[in-house]
Amino acid sequence: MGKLLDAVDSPQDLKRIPAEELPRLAREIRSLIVDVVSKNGGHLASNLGVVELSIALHCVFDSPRDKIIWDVGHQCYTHKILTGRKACFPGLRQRGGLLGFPDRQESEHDVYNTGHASTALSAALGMAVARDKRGESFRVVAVVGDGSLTGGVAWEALNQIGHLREKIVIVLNYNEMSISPNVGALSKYLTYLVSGQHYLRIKDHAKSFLKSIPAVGWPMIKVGRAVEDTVKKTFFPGLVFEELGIRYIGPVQGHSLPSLIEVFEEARDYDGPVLIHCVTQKGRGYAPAQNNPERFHGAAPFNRATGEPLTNATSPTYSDVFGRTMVELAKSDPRIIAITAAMPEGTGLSPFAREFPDRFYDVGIAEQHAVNFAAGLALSGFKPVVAIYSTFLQRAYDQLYHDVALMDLPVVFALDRAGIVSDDGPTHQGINDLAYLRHMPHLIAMAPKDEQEMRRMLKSALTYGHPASIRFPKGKGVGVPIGGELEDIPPGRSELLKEGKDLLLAIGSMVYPALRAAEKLEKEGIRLAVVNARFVKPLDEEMVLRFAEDGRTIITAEEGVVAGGFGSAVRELLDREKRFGVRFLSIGLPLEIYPLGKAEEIKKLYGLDADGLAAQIRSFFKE
Ligand SMILES: Cc1ncc(C[n+]2csc(CCOP(=O)(O)OP(=O)(O)O)c2C)c(N)n1
Repeated sequence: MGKLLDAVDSPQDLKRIPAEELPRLAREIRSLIVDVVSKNGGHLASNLGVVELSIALHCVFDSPRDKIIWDVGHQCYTHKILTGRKACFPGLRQRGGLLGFPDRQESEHDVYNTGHASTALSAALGMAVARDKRGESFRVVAVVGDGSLTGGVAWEALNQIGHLREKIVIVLNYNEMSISPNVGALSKYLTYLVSGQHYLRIKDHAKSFLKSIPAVGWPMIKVGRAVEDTVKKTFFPGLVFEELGIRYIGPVQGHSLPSLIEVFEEARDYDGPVLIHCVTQKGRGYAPAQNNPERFHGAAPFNRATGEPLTNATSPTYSDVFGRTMVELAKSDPRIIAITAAMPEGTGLSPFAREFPDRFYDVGIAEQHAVNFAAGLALSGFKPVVAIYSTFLQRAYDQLYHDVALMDLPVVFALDRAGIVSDDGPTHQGINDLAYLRHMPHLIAMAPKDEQEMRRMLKSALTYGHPASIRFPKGKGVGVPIGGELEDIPPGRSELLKEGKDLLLAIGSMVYPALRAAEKLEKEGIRLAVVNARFVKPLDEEMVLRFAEDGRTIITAEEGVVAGGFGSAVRELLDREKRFGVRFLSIGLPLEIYPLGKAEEIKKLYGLDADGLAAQIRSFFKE
């Protein structure tokens, strides 16, 4: 039997498939997703959970005329496959291939770029308001997960959606999971709505009752909204969404295509905001992912038959070392509290959570709240350590400034995934933190050259009595031995690694490549001192100024945007001290959207590996 999927290259093709064949199409799509993700890595569990939901949306709505916005966007693979990208799907997350998130440049069906959570509802409302102002009539659909609904901005949107009562369809994809099990009172509330199942059953009874009245039948069911309202109010007084002015439909079995199509049609024709509570299962249809949705949330390539990873990490990751060090330090200091915004595994904090359950807080996808919450703890004598990926801490810029830095509160920030990251594309690059942390008053901003130095920095940060941040890259550490007594590093103390005439001042992940580059250049007569800066703030000014003589060269190297970053700090110092005779080169990332690919490839492309550094420095000296 031929594949149904062979004949589907657009939502129009999909609409031609008979309803009874759609489950087979769903199976074929699942198989394609598992196949490609097992080779390329990707967000497996989330995507397997929304296959039927995505098919049903494209059966009922008319994309790209109707706008479908995917919150986070990590669940858009079926959408991509159904909207003309099936043939390119094997190139998912590869250099020159499909992005794993919606991308407006890739297709007219991707109407809004996402990657960070909780943004879809606001964007949907903006589009709906614009539609009405222009007298247009398309539908706007936002698909948001229960995890992403823990983000405050989603509630800011719901607040306004209920107020404006624009025609918007919100599909709540409820699977009880964020990356890890979803947490919090809201999560419990959604579970309560599902576990009751009263409403659905009662609504069905109301429907069959109306249908059974001769000469009334289906048309009456639409009129039966009053009955439905009464039922909802009786059994779920204070149903949150309804109270906010948003019609609630659900819970709906999110893998039943007939049920989904029926409710989506109902929602499509409703004249106002409506939320459909779909119950789905993460990892659906692939046993390893179903049994371990957390591991298969964002999976590295794996053996399709067994689900086992293809490569086993040889040395521990920075996240592992961070997590272990947190446990070690917390044993002797009961004031240490660990906070994550929905990433206990990713940040390496799971061992801490197991060891100190009452000193560990997963606040949900709520980075702003995480920082604010830490400020409250720090004010009261605790030592909160907030572990958030560099890219997601951007969310909490104002909390960093207003709630922590201005009050000089001793909150420690651990910024994982800092610098260029593989495979996820522009929304996940951790390239801005050096720039956005550098101007925080009181904050001490650090970046270690390796995992052992990260341990020392973490211990030191907890003694500074000021806000402090440590940024480190994704993945394996450098492989240096770890352990032993952790000596404190005084704020602003750099480390001279190699003597020389001119200065190559590197920060964090650039230190070892800088050393290798300097060794190469030495043979060509370019004698560079290599200094591990350690601190972006405070800078080791004394050390920089020692090299800041007329005719000498100072070069900075950072894995971050040069605009406002580490190099800028050094340049500002030279300007302030009127060292105008110093030749200065700042190496880092330009303000561009970097291509998809492996971190090593992208770094190479921008000259941030040892060869690239050497080449840039060589040509600077030639000039
Ligand atoms: C602001 C922000 N913080 C953290 C993340 C990392 N993240 C990606 S998906 C995800 C869980 C999303 O859960 P949910 O919306 O329920 O979708 P599911 O994967 O369960 O389908 C998290 C925490 C993110 N993308 N954006």
